[in-house]
Amino acid sequence: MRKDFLGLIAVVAAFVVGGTILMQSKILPEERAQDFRTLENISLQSQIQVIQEPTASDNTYIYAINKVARESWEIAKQDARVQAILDGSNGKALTIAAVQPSAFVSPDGKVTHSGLGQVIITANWQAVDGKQYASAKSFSSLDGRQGQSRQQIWNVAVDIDRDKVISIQGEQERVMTETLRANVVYGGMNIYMPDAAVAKAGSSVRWVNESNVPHNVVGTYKTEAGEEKIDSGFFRANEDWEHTFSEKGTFDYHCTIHSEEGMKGRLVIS
Ligand SMILES: [Cu+2]
Repeated sequence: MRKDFLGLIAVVAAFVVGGTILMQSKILPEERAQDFRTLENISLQSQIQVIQEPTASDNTYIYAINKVARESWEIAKQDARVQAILDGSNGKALTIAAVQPSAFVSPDGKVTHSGLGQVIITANWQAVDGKQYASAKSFSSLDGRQGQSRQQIWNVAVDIDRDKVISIQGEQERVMTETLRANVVYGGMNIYMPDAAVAKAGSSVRWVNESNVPHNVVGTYKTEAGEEKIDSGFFRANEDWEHTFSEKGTFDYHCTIHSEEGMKGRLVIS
């Protein structure tokens, strides 16, 4: 009996010693796996390139997520079909986002990417009582009127190596119709309506999510006193978010997850 017990201790001791040696020499698969860190070894290059900002006469915003993605746009804009889309979008708010390829950087600084580029072109335009809604109007003048927001998206696939556009796919037009209310901005798929409005200093403005995806309101409130960053956090379907603007100024904002579709707005506080 006593002899059996000693034998058991010997077996357990052998396991403990053996296991310790394995762990210290790092030949256990788990140990080796610990040394492999995907996110540290290869990182995503993020160098947003703003190519064009909107002006009073041309409401077009063009950006690329990195230098190679910028090449996608340089190739796409030479294409006659892309030119036709741009020409046909006169007077609308255009957002052009070169979102592919992603660029990966290895620890020694080498950048790799695929040869497939993607450019998203989005045209947004709004109407109030059937008339094109061009400049920001006061909430009191919009109250009770019929607002309509339209969005058209094209996906442009680019072969960077062969320097040409492979395909252009136009999505179905999105339309959002709402009766406008004082100090209310509707969030749709993926649009704010009205996208520009004037509110009185001291008033509270409410953003209402009328879509089935989450949105947020992130931007800078500029007043004479300075600048304030505002971030609503995400609010879901049928939820809303309210903010009080006490001083005169402007609040330019966007939804962080839908900014590539031009989901942005401007509030003027007067
Ligand atoms: Cu959004």
